[in-house]
Amino acid sequence: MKPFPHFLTTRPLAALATCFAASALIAPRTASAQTAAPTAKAKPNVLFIISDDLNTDLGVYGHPIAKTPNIDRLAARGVRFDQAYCQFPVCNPSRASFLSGLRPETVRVMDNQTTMRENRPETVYLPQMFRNNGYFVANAGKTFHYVYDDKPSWDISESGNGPKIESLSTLLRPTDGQLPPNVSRGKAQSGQDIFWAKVDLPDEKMGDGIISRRVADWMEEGSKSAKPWFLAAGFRKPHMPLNVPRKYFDLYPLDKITYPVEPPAHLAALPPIARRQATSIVPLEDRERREAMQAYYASISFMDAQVGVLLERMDRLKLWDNTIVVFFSDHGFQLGEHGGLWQKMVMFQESARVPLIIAAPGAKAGAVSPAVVELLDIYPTLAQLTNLKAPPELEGTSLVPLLSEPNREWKKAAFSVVTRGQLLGRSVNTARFRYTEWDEGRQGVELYDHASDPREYKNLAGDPARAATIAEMKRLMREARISTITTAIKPNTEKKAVAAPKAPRNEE
Ligand SMILES: [Ca+2]
Repeated sequence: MKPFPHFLTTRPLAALATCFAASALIAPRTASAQTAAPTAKAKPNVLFIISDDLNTDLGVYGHPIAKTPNIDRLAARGVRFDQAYCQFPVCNPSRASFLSGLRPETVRVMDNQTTMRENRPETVYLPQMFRNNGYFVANAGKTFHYVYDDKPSWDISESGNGPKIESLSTLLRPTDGQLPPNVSRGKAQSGQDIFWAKVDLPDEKMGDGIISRRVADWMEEGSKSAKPWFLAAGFRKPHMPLNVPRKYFDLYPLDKITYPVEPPAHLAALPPIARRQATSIVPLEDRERREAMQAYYASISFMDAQVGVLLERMDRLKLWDNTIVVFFSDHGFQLGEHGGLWQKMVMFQESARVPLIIAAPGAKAGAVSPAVVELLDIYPTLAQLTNLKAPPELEGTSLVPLLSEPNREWKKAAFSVVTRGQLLGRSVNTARFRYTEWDEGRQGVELYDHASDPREYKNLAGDPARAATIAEMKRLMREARISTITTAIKPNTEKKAVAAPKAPRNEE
């Protein structure tokens, strides 16, 4: 393990104690609670765990076969948000949004090609706020979109190590025109192929296995210091390629994997743009589809085991009473729904909805909050929990009141945006409905009633009986100012096409 000189310099505790005292949820350690950790901290630690391309196919979210004992265990310690939404269903824009606490159109990152500080260099990103306030701040893996890792945000960032082991270029890409014999590959009609493979390597040799162990070691080192830490574990799975150790595939016998048959009228009622330029439209044969689903679930269970490495270290170091743990994903993932959609870049529930779990001292353990929340709420939440001064321009709402009172009244809606070339699609989600406008309605609209149609098979936008609902959804969109700032992306679109014509590479 590398030495961590940042831990050696500790800030005077007295200077931090005054701002710490105001925090409602975090109580300072008492003398008796310090027996395991030798040094009391003036601020709580933050363990920030992100999974890449993870939808809500998790045990604790009610999935019938997903095996995720560690994420389930984390949820038992905190609050699980049942209706959390990403702000953009693809990696870089989603991450730029929740790491800045700003909507994609405000931070002006709307594709995988724009760097985080390109259009808004003065942004104080979330880890940077902690760094500016005396925390030791380190990252392993993909937290920022990894090719654009942000130097001002970290004391140490190991965003490129480890994961290369399983990148397409080193493991899966054929050097002689042939795929390795253990690699399966779906067919692609547009966008990208789907790759999966059973790997004969132990967890600790896999990229995410390296990431989890690195962060766990930092936790251990940090527990010996008075300096509080913010540690990010950016897991790559279940992002494609879906190559994880064989034992995780064995958890999911193919004959146990099923998917719903969709009503044939479903696609006809969709605006074509809703599916166009999805990352992958891949109509797999039945067995191939179930194999790809098996690989996705296997990748989730593998990633869950890496979460377990972190939680075990939390247990052993007795960190729970002074550490905030956040677990979530940058956006969801399609598994062949809506006529063969895979991956993301669409506005359906499987892509826009994300898991979000926050365990913090004082949070109601094992609670489920039905509140409609957004990933950009994470930044103000962590600022409040640690009593740090957040930048004034943040567009999210701190979730701290929900951590002690998960069923309280909350904001009405969450908003997501996606690009189609230079056009935009915008969704508003309330507790019951999703409403989407493509190019401000010129290319079509969609309305789904999740109370009767959770899988979004029936577009109700043309139903006159729903006029009042649509008017209300339009009002919410207007209120959020989202429909008024279409010009915000123009600097990008002048320079290059946004999200088109070619899909982002698999590694992204
Ligand atoms: Ca992603």
